[in-house]
Amino acid sequence: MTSTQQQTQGAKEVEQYDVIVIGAGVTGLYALYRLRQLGLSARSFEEGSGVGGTWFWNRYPGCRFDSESYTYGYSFSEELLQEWDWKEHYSGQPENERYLNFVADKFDLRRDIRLNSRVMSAVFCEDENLWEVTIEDGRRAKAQFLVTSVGILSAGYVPDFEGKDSFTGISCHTGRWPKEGVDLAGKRVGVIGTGASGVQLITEIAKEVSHLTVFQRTANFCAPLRNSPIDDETQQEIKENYTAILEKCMETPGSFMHEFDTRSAMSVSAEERLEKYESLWQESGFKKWLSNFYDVMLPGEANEDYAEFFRDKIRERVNDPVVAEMLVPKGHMFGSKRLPCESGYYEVYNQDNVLLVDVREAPIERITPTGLKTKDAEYKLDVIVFATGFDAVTGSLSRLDIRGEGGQTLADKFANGPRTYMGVQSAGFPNLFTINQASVGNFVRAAEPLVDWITEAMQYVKQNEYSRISATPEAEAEWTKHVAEAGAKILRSQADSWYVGANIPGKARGLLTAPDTAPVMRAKRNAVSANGYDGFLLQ
Ligand code: NA7
Repeated sequence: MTSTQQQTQGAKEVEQYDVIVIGAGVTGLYALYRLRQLGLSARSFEEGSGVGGTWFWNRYPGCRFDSESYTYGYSFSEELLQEWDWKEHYSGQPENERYLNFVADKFDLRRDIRLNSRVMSAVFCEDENLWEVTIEDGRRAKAQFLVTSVGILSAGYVPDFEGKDSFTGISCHTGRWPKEGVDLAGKRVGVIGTGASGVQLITEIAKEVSHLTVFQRTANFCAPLRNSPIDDETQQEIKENYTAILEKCMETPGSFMHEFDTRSAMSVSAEERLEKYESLWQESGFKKWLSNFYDVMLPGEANEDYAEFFRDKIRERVNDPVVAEMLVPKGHMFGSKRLPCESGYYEVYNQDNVLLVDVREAPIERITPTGLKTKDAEYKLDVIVFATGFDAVTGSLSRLDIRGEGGQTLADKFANGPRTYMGVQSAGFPNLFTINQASVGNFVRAAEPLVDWITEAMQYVKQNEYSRISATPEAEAEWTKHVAEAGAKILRSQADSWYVGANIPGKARGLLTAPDTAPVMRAKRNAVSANGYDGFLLQ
């Protein structure tokens, strides 16, 4: 363990590092790699029994990327890019988990990771300028810097349904799917929730269950994924073109490889518009969303025009017109929620053994020992799947007991919404990098530059022999105001979704991530560091 000292405190050893990283998912793994490169000692404490974060926990049937696989992988190593063969254009969870394990092995990261180690608390010791974390098993460790690589969609949310614990069958949340799997063959299964996770899961399990009841509160706009295997020729092409693919991702607002059409939908004829919509419809993945006329992603006429095209596509695929109408989204704008990508989702509702229940019309009243009761009926179930989403972005932080200066908890500080400076730090929590707060768009594309920035900030503090870097209250106030003002105007703030915390009862409403595009965020961070960490106090 380079530059790691161990202190003996009574009978218990308190390990000491330059940096403690909470989590060994996409961000945590890369943080370890970078910190080692910069000569800083680091240890990651990971709750799971394996690495991979999101791709470790979300092992529900049907779970897969909705970004092109080759835009989601790490870009930091040309050798890795050339060595790893993505097998499908939109890779599934088992392969994604294998990839992250491959990365952990290839770069020998495991020696700095302690698995099965849930962090219970992190306390800033003001006199020492060190963070002390306590692990579930009682072990403690200290470090100058703390990085919360805890993901933005990792704190699972199960609504507080009456009688939840009385159910005698099997129940689980999509984000904590058991490693050994759940035997669904021949079972009566109920799924609550039709977001991206529910849509993927429902499509897959409808193939094997004896009966499926889907409890839907809000119908979503779902787009055909059109996944396919990557053949040898395409594989070679991808590898030869990685530089261009990744450069393109870095130019676009959400770091995907798709670019908006610079024309307004309403500036072309209705025929031309339809032709474009139809050709996009045949394309795979997010193109239908992100290669469209630019104003489809702005509230207004173009958005509604495209939404109607989508609604008609749904109506065409569902045989029963009453069921079709239940599946047609009506109460929110296209693109105001993340677009679930599907592979035969709507056709599931043409199966005789699948029932769609509208729980906005007839709300869920309680879970019973044998199933679920809505206002209108009782359903007998062997398995209940909660595809009910996550307490996004701040949830995973608030569930950790993080205490900064004066004993203030981060949960208290964020009670009325997150207060940060560019998402990376919160005033009063020196040397804590809340990295997940700053993420925008295609996750790995956003995570790599973020990790680069925070690790370089730590190196700067070390090299200049400071003991603390902390966001100033002024910089934080200004950023929080910017998030509120700019955030209120963008499309993804308009619907009741996890983007704005509206999926969690009682959670303050407000955009949880940055309102700026990925290139703007990178430029803002780079300007701050180039300016001697403007907005941060270095002590
Ligand atoms: P989401 O997108 O938050 O979806 C959660 C679903 O659960 C959604 O359909 C909710 O309906 C439903 N839900 C939540 N609470 C209830 C209650 N109380 N009753 C009925 N239905 C409920 O989470 P996902 O896991 O699917 O996807 C998260 C992200 O992962 C996704 O955006 C991708 O980026 C990957 P609602 O719409 O709130 O009416």
